[in-house]
Amino acid sequence: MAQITIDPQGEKIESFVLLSGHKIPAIGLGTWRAHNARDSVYTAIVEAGYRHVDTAAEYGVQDEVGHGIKAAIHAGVERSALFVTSKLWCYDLSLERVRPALMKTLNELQLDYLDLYLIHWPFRLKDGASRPPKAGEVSDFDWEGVWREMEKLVKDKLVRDIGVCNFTVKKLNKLLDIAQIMPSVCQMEMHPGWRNEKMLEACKKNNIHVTAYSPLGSREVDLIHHPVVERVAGKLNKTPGQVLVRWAIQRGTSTIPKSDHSERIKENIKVFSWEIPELDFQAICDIPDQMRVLDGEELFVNKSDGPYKSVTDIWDHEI
Ligand code: NDP
Ligand code: 1BO
Repeated sequence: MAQITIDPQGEKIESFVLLSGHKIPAIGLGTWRAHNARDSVYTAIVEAGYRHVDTAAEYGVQDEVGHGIKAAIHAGVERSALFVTSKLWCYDLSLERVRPALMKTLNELQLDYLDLYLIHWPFRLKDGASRPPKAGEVSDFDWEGVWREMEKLVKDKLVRDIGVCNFTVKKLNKLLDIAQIMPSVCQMEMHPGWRNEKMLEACKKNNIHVTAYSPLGSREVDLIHHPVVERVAGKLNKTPGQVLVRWAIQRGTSTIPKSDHSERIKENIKVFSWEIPELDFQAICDIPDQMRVLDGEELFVNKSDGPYKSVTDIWDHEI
């Protein structure tokens, strides 16, 4: 269930409570493929009221994100009011590399703790692996060793919560078997063109919060002009982007739309004082064509040499 809080400017902000008891704001700013992350982060926090920023070592923008956060703090926003997420990249999925990777991320972001640290993808890549990977460049990893190191980051107060991305039900169950500190968050691709219901249900069953990434369909799928989304937006006098973000929140997920444009950044968070009526919500849930945007093929599939020879291998043959 989303909780409503009122920010100092009197704006409503919804958040969800994690297993740890910490709160995750319902909307964060995504930063993958961001062109001017410093300004976008500053605009999002100071001008639009975002309190959640999603980034990753792999995005190559953590320095800029850090400058944006620093400028926002300088403008009067408390660090404790912000929720900053970053992710451990596949090169660093070994027990001796987890902590150094986090320290590098903290250094780039100019922070002394993260709110959430996620395993970005559950596959280990050799340093400098090609895309797609050559023979021997992708492998499984030491799950127990890596998760223990993630848990130590929590115990040492370097991160407040830990979690995963791009998991399957099979991988989630494997992790739950060894976890001493539960993953608080699972970040997954979710939008009306890829509802990912199986993972959403598995996470709900285990009280793991889900963050929906690529809520607008990313750059690859045009959900903004989908006739059902356009119809609901017209009826509610909202933009298609707002309908897509609101749909994610009404499903019980937080979500992290990315934009380089200040008007869109401001537009995408104006979703807290209205709801999508049940019938319209259901119509969006019934959009038939379902397909992942980010299937992991380019990153992890080597058709001749495995261990992941197809996209279905990546996702453990789960739909
Ligand atoms: P989004 O679904 O957020 O879509 C971003 C695209 O939508 C951009 O092209 C943007 O263009 C455009 N856009 C933004 N707002 C609007 C609007 N109101 N109307 C029309 N178009 C709009 O895609 P992402 O893939 O970036 O996902 C969001 C975030 O999720 C990422 O940035 C990243 O932080 C995270 N993520 C995590 C992954 C993981 O593996 N854990 C994988 C993928 C994403 P413009 O910038 O020009 O406004
Ligand atoms: C290559 C990273 C995908 C977006 O998180």
